[in-house]
Amino acid sequence: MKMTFRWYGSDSDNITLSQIKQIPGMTGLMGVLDYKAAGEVWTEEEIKAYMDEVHAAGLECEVIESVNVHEDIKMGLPTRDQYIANYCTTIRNLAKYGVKVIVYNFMPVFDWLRTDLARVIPEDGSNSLYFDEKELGEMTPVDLVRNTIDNCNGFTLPGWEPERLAELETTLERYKTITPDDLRANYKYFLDGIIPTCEECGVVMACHPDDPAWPIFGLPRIAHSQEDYDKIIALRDSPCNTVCLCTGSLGSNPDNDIPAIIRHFGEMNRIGAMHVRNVKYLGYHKFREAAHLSSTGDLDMYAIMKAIHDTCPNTYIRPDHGRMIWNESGRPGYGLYDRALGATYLNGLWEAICKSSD
Ligand SMILES: [Mn+2]
Repeated sequence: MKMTFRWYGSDSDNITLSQIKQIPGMTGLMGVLDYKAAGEVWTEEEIKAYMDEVHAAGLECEVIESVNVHEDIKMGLPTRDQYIANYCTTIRNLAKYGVKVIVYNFMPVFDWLRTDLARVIPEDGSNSLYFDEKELGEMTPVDLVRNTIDNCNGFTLPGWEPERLAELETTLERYKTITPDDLRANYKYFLDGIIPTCEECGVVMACHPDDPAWPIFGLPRIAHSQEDYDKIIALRDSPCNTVCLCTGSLGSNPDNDIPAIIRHFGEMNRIGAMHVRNVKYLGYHKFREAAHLSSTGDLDMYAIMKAIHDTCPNTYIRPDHGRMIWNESGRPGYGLYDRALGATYLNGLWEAICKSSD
């Protein structure tokens, strides 16, 4: 297992590489060039600049996240071929700088959705990301976007770039005629276009789940259960077509048995990366993000780490989101302190599991 941390780059992250390096057991990053719009080529110069900084800090970067798939690919528009060609160029460029895994998603329009980015946790006064479908029911998609952008403390969040959302109404209208099967057909077209390049370069694609793990605003969503992922894996049978198993995203739906899903895809060798975090259920389609410790939420983190240990022990892990604690302010979900505590806790579980199974 390689413990990693998300870092947005020195221009857009308030957390420094030296802080990340000082977290015990931290081997590297799941990196991102957050200024790149979906569909754009990530150039060698841009990748090199990021990698040089990371390597100078004594960290690795074998996983890159949020190489976002252009909406025209998801909608199956004629312009998709150019965007797929661009995606292949980005894969080749990333491979030249040592990238082995690309985390992405195939969610229509929205990346993750929350109704509150800083909901106070009454038990301890910290705050975290929160979702209540009842609150969402009173919001239009445009309200939700405005609410999210306005509450990011001045930071951008992947999938919520204002430019990408400028044509929101038109895009939402277009999706009304796209069924989940249509979206899967477009997904297959995308995989057929990029997987040969991945195989040639030794890069694994890892699909992040829908978050929350159910349909929203009537949009087709096809990646929020074991059955969904079985279908995605079947779209293109290749070791390069894998899952980024995010425990908090899939775990937002209590019907998903996370350790069982890890074992299922781990045994198939189809887990490219893991995001590990905990959630606390507050009612039907209502939850908040919890500290990583099992007893503060509803996921069994020991069972999760044990499933990783037993079926995909060499995977990359990051403590996904964290709460905001100790008066820290920053990009919602991406503060330093709680994610560092999370990494340390997960490393502790890992050490105990390894030593007790010798
Ligand atoms: Mn995640």
